[in-house]
Amino acid sequence: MLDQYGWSERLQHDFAPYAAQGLKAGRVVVQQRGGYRLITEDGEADAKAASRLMRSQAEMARPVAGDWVAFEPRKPPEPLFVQHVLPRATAFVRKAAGRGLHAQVVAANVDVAFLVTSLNSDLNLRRLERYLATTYESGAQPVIVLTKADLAPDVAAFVAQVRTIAGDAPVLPIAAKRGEGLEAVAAYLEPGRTAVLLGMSGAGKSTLLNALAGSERMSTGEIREGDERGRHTTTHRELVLLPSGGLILDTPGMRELGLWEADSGVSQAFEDVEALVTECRFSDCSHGSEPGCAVRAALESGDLDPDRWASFQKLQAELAFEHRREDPRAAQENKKLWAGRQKQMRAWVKQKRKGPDD
Ligand SMILES: Nc1nc2c(ncn2[C@@H]2O[C@H](COP(=O)(O)OP(=O)(O)OP(=O)(O)O)[C@@H](O)[C@H]2O)c(=O)[nH]1
Ligand SMILES: [Mg+2]
Ligand SMILES: [Zn+2]
Repeated sequence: MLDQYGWSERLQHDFAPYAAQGLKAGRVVVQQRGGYRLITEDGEADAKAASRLMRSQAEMARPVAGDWVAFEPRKPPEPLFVQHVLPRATAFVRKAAGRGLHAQVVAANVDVAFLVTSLNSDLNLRRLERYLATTYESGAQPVIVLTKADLAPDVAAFVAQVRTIAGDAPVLPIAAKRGEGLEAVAAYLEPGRTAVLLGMSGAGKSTLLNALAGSERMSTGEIREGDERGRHTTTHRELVLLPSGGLILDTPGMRELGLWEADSGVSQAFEDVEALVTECRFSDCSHGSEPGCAVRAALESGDLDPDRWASFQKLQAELAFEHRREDPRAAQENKKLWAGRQKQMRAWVKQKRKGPDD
């Protein structure tokens, strides 16, 4: 049973010390307010986690959907008792509000992240960039899924637009209700591999899951008339084993996706922009008025979309803000760095004004 859910040699190894304590292994297939459901070698059962794991300070330590855990067996109807979370191969982490800003793990141990967005009126490249950065940071492979192609007047134009920011990520237009484009999505769901569906409410995540499963595994809901927003139909996270052997995790729609320590993820999602930056003549170029600025040249020639550049700068600023908040020394260093840059700039401008023959 566990093999079907992706049990591996690595997990076997990580689990060994807990096995020695008499604990059993399971994977979280349902995560909701009231508790968990695990898949175990004896089938599915309800579970709760040790309060030690649920303490608010240690949110990252709590079991989430997709996690592999070590649990104490209990006599039914007592819920199984989760004692440990095994190390995560990947984790999709966002910044969440409430009780102060903190990291929230949306899904664990996913190989592929389907970034689901509707071609209805929902398409927002800036939001997709955030999802891409968070996915790269997570260690999962991003795949962009554009839903409701049946409602879009010009699907190819949308796809082309999304490709400009997608980098290496595949872009798959689908019409789940008509069963169009599903094979391309299913190609990422080999047996034992886990994918997660991420996106705004109403994007069509659960509809896609049902289409792949060939049955109504998840409830779906009409979007609101007028503003076309979703109604937050899915309120829990659920991992579903597909007839094909792949695993797919449905999640509730996210209103916002705040970045959490996603520096390298942002770099990967903006590889094109980062490559330009390295071509600037000065390694500390502020992309203002310095000569030899590759960014400005690309903006002027139209090779770099000003909106994408602004988006990159915004995400960088967001990350820097978080770092400063976390660590006062980092804040100090940041300030020093900027002061140094300004000094350099002023010196350079002065020299330029003087001219070579002066
Ligand atoms: N026309 C059309 N409608 C679709 C398609 N896929 C989904 N929908 C509709 O979009 C609405 C929202 O779909 P859901 O699957 O519930 O969306 P969701 O992303 O799971 O939303 P939350 O659970 O709220 O996060 C439903 O009315 C679906 O019937 C599609 O391919 N074409
Ligand atoms: Mg849903
Ligand atoms: Zn520059």
